[in-house]
Amino acid sequence: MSSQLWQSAAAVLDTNWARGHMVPSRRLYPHQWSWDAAFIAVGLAYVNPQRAWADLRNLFGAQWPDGRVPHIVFDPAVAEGDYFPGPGFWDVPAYADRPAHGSTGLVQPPMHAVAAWEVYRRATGHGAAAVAAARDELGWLYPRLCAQQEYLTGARDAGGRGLVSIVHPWESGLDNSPSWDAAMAAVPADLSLLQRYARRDVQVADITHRPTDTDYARYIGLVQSYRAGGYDDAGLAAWHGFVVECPAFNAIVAAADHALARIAEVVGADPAPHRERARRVTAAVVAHLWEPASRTFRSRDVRTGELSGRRCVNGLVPLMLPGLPREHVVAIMAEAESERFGMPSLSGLPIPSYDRTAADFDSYRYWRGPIWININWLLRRGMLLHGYEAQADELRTAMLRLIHRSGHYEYFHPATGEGIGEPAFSWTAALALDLLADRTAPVPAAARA
Ligand code: 9WN
Repeated sequence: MSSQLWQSAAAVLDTNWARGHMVPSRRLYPHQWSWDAAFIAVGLAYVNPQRAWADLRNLFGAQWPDGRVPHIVFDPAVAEGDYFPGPGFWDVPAYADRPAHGSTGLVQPPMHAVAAWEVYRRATGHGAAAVAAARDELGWLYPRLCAQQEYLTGARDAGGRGLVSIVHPWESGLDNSPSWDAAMAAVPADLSLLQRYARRDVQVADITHRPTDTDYARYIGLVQSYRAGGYDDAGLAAWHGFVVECPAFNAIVAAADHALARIAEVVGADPAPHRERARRVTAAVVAHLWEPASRTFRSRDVRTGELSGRRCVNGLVPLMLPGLPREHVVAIMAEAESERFGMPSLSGLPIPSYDRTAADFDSYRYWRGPIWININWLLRRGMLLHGYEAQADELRTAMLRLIHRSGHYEYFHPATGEGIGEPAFSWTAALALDLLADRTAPVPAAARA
């Protein structure tokens, strides 16, 4: 299967390259997305490293002066109506040398330092000139990646506990995850907004596979709130309707600092502050997002102080942290292997986005049940990191088998493996390339310190 899968994955990435950047998919997502660009770069490193760097440059070229990296960089050649909410709705003013309406004001999980490190370490397979070019790219990216971390761990520490808060479910990348249900229940759902603004996603995708109209009314209302405040983060918890600490987002923040420590060594900067911040964020995840009764990580609503009552896959993602105490590693593995998430040995398939035994588990609806490859890719890395080689291998095989059988879909049915959503989805293809090529364990910065 491998050469056929390799060819089809490379073909998806060729098809989805548009005017100097990669789109997640042609129809549903016609602009550039932030965390997609990171996963995509990991795969492009094998087939077209120049494009991996160019895509990251396109994204960081749109970084705000305050350090935030926008969750969407809009392509000016795409019509306003081709994605909702489009550039006009976000109404982002001009900044630096960027014209107005160039991006959104939200962020996504900062996967980019991990991705940049992965692209750099793959450059050794492409000769000395490629390594030198990759070092230059790291030099360009490093201060920008640092500014991104400083924004997130500074202005976005809305709870004052050393954790980053997200201000919209879209920032998590796991849009309609049950992890946000309790916090979202308090956000007004003005359904008349959907008469004023038509959803574009349901014109190109099956409505039963997407977030509901109620979700969308809330999503739009939250954008209006943040936009009305000028996308400013001061005092967020007092005035904004959704302020939540997510275990996956924060684990990625800490993983970014581990990657930055390694990048710092290459570009001649001091790695120590990165290791120190990674340690602090890891400690805060353990101290504040762990629920001892269920022995799982949960999201926390900063406005109410409550942990979410739902077991979602974001609670497994802290496994990617090298400094995670053994007790928590063991608990995450137990959860991953339980009937709730079902490692491939139980289900024959990768891990779903939500507890399979929950009454409202939904096999089709986006992040409320289906399998997503990027999250499984992160979990596999965590398993390798903590010495669960057999399980990591099982997961790798299950992912490759699934993509080979069903195609480079956006997400997959958690019982049948049927492809759902977009059929030529960039991060699925990119990560398939990485899974085909890479059987090695990622070495954490901490282990070398
Ligand atoms: C909103 C692009 C993005 C991913 C997210 C995924 C989905 C957008 C949407 O698509 O979100 O940002 O329109 O539903 O949930 O993870 O980055 O692929």
